[in-house]
Amino acid sequence: MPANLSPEYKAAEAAFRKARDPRERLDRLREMLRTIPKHKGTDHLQADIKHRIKELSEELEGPRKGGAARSGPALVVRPEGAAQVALVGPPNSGKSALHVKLTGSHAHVAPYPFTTRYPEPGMMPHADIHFQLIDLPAISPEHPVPWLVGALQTADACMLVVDLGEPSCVEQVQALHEALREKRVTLTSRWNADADPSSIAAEEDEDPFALRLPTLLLANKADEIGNIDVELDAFRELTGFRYPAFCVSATTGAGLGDIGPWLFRHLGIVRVYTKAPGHPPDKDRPFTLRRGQTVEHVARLVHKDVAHSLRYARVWGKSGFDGQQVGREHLLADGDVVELHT
Ligand SMILES: Nc1nc2c(ncn2[C@@H]2O[C@H](COP(=O)(O)OP(=O)(O)OP(=O)(O)O)[C@@H](O)[C@H]2O)c(=O)[nH]1
Ligand SMILES: [Mg+2]
Repeated sequence: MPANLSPEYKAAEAAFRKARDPRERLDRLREMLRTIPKHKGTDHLQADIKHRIKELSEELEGPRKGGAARSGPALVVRPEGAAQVALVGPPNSGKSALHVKLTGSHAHVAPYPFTTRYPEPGMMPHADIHFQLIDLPAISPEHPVPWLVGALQTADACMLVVDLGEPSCVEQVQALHEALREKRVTLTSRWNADADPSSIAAEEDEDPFALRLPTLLLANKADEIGNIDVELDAFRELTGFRYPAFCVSATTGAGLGDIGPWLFRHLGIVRVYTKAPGHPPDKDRPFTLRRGQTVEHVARLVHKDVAHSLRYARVWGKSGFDGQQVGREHLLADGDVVELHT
C-alpha cells in the first residue's frame, strides 16, 4: 500500500470495502478518487480506481447511446435476499441446470460449452428466507469474459460447480483459478461465519481490490459418475483444494437439499422478526443479519431514520430474553423478535 494515504482516503476505502450495492460501490470509488492524495506514490492506485470506476459505470449503465454501444442485460446484479452466491465453474459443468433446479429460473441449459452469456439472478428458498444465486458464464481461458470478475464483486460467496466425469476437469479448474488470480480474486475454503468479511479482507490484503470469496465445491452430475466420492477424493488429492464439498445432481436433485442449510449455517445468517408495540410480530418476513450484528443493524434495515432516532429495543428470543429492554449494541440471535422504540 502506498505511503501517505490520508485518513480521509482510508475512510473512503473502508466504506468501499463494506459496500455491497453496485451503485453504492461506485459512489465510494468516486469518493476514493476524490480523496486520494495526488502524488507519484499513488499513481498506480489512482489508475486502478479510475479503471474500476469506468468498468463499474459501464456495467451499470446498460446499453449506451450511439457509437460502439454495448447492448443486452445488466452485467452486475444488485444483491437481494439473505446473501448473494455466485455459481462459477468451467464450461458445461451444470451451473445453469443447478440454477434452474435450485431457484426455478429459466436459465438456458444445453449440452455444449459456453451456453450462458449473461448473469442470471434467481432466488433459492430456504426456510423462510431466500439466497440469491447468480448463474454466470463459464470461466475459461478459451473464452474470457471481461466483465465476469466485476459481477463477482457483489457476491458473498461462490459455489464452484465441477463435472468430475470430464477428463480435463482438473486442468479446467486450475485454469479457472489462474484466471481469477490474475484479476485478484481468491476462492477460499475458509467460511468465517463470525467475522465481518470486510475486516478479514482488510487484515489479509492491503490491496483494496483484492476479493476473497468463501467457496463451496459442488461435484455435479453424481447420477452419471460411478463412485463419485472416490472421484472427489482423487480430485482433492490432485488439486490440493480444501473446499467443503457436496456431491449433487441437477438431474435427479440428489444432494441439493443440503445446500440451503449449509449456507445458512456457514454464512452465519441470523433471522430477526420485528414487531410494533401492542401488535404480534411479523412472522412472515424476517430481516436477515449476520452473526455478530446488533439491534442497530436491524434498525438500519428498517429505515435509516429509525436507526438515527432509536432509543431502545425490546427483545424476545431463545437466548432467554422475554421482552427485556436493550440498547442498540445488543447482539441478536436467530429467531429473535425485536420491537424498536424511537
Ligand atoms: N447427467 C447429468 N447431466 C447434467 C447434470 N447437470 C447438467 N447436466 C447436463 O450438462 C450439460 C450442461 O449443462 P449446463 O447447465 O448448460 O452447464 P453450464 O455449466 O451452465 O454450461 P455453460 O453455461 O456453457 O458454462 C447439459 O446437457 C445438462 O443437461 C446432472 O446433474 N446430471
Ligand atoms: Mg450455463
